[in-house]
Amino acid sequence: MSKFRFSVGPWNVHEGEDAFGPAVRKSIPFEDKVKKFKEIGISAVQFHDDDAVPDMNNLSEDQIKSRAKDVKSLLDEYGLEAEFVAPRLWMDPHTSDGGFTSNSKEDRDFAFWRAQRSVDIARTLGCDRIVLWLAREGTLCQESKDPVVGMERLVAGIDSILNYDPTIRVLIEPKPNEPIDRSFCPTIGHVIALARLTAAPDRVGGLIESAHAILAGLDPAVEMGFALANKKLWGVHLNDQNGMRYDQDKSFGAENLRQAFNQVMVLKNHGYGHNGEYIGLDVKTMRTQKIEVCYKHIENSMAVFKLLEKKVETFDIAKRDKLIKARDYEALDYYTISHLLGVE
Ligand code: XUL
Ligand code: MN
Repeated sequence: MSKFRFSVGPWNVHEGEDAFGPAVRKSIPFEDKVKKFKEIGISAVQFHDDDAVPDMNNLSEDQIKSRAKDVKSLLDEYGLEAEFVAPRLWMDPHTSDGGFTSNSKEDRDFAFWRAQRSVDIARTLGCDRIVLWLAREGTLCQESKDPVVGMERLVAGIDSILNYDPTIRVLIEPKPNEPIDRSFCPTIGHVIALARLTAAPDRVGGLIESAHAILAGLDPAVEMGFALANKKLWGVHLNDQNGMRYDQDKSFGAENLRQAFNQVMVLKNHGYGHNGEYIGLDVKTMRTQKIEVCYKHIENSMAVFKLLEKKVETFDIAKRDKLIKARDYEALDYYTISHLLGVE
């Protein structure tokens, strides 16, 4: 049986709108999603700040905490935990030029406010992880932001979270593009270097999303290995992606099974999960799906992960080592493929 615990966000069951067409499914109430998550074997829910407290800009700080308490009661009722809270620093008009790196001081102050409210919400939900997907922290017009100043502002934003709560942890989720053109923090290497510039490097780590690594032209398992070697892999968003297109958030393993196998292998072989980390999914329901079958991408992703765990367990290490010794990597290539196909 899998020892891993899975998490997912309410946005992973969405209405199907995209940049070219409207919603195709009705909204499912949050409580119904939570109930279904529990039923299908999810252990924790991932939150944006306003997934937990909608309309939070118009609420006082006490009201925000009190709404978050209701969400915590709901999670308790269904026996689910909260994995993290991520400030949504990309939807509001105040964030059209970015959050922490906006050229407007008023907008940067708004981003600080939202980030600190995310900490309040996280604490109320019983978790100590803030995820920063830095959606608009970068440039559309390169000359609009000095890259050094951009980094300094990013660090100031992260510090505003670290200083607000002395034990909160920040997980940066890098992505090279979309919606921003040139991101200030495109890969896990950047995340780890950036962590060193903050007020509390030990409390800044990373969350790697498979699709984001692929969009950077990199291999997700190698990126995960880099973070694990640095003891900085505190979260993952497993999914899949067909090459260098828009961010697709496909079901885990749906495009490249061997790449998925290698992600499971590096996570399993290097103690991921031993400090309470979740196997987070960030998968999007296909627009074709009817509402009755709009959780299948989550169920399938978990099932594929577990099947690949078995493949890792039955991967013949002695055979691998023998082939490595003989430097016969063609044979190792073939063995891996035939193992995945169920032949060996
Ligand atoms: C965007 C993305 C986000 C973050 C959470 O590409 O992956 O859903 O995971 O804000
Ligand atoms: Mn993600």
